Amino acid sequence: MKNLKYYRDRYVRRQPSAFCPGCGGGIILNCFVRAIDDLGLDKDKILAVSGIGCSAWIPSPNFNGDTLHTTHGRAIAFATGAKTFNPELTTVVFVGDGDGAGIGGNHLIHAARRNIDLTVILVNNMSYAMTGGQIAPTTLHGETTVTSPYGNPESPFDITQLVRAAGASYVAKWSTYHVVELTRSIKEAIEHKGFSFIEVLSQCPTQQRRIFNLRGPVDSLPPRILDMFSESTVVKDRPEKGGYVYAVPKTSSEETLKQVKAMDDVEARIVDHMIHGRVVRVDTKLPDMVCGKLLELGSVSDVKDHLEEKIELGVFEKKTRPEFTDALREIIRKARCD
Ligand SMILES: Cc1ncc(C[n+]2csc(CCOP(=O)(O)OP(=O)(O)O)c2C)c(N)n1
Ligand SMILES: [Mg+2]
Repeated sequence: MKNLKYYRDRYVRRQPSAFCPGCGGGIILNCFVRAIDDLGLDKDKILAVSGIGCSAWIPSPNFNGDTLHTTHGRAIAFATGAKTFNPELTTVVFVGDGDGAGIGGNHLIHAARRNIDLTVILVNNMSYAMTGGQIAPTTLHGETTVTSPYGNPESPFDITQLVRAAGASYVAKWSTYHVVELTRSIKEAIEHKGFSFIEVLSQCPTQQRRIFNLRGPVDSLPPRILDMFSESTVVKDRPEKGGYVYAVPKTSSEETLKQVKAMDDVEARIVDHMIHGRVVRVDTKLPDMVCGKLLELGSVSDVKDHLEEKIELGVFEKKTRPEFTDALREIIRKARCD
């Protein structure tokens, strides 16, 4: 039977984990090993490459296969070398958001432009987590980090769209909440010929505690952040379940309460705040629980505006384009007059 022990014995090195409790890294490792197992790939033909950062630890030292743990920002450059030398290798690169979109951003867009047959999994925890939670090019506007105690004055890249515009032929975005979709996407990405890219919103209870201004016991944070990923996102082309999630600004009026209560499929459980704007679920069966909170809300029309700020997940690109190592092989053949 394929239980946790099966995957652990086969794919994971046995040693103490370097991850903080509740880190999203373990979830992503889990999705990765399930994907390669489902695909029936020969472990000896897989190379996992990473740079520097907590996310770089996902394959190295954890993956019990060939790994290349490189320098900060250069994982894609090393992977390009390895893949060019041995195009038969299934080459999967794990980068953090700082690693991939900050210091290594140039390698990322040029690899996408070349459409080299790599799979890049970019772990977006919205900060330079390993070094203490500094601003990254993915930190949301206004968020508090150690280097933005008054709020981030910058806006983040939409990395998925950036990489897509640069020419990647497979592009997807998921979160650590969406494990089934993420596993499926890793399989698609590995099987795809060309540059495939998956951005994964990942939880970092250690740094996101400050970034999202979360209170409460440390061990309550991972599930709450996962809940936020669920609440703050919509899956492309998938209808909202029940249609009862409302994003709500802090300002409020009595009128809003009336409007929200007048809606049909409304729930009353306050879930948590979301990444963009504010979200409450309102249950008509438990209206008293949230009356006070709802009184602080703005108008329902504002609520709808905020809903539009939800983060879209899904597969954004899947197309065929000439691939770099194939083209290079052809040039070498011509140059040698084979
Ligand atoms: C050339 C270089 N610059 C800076 C550092 C210090 N450093 C190590 S990890 C890191 C940030 C990692 O952030 P990210 O890539 O987002 O990974 P995370 O830890 O968040 O998973 C930095 C700046 C380094 N190791 N090498
Ligand atoms: Mg990071």
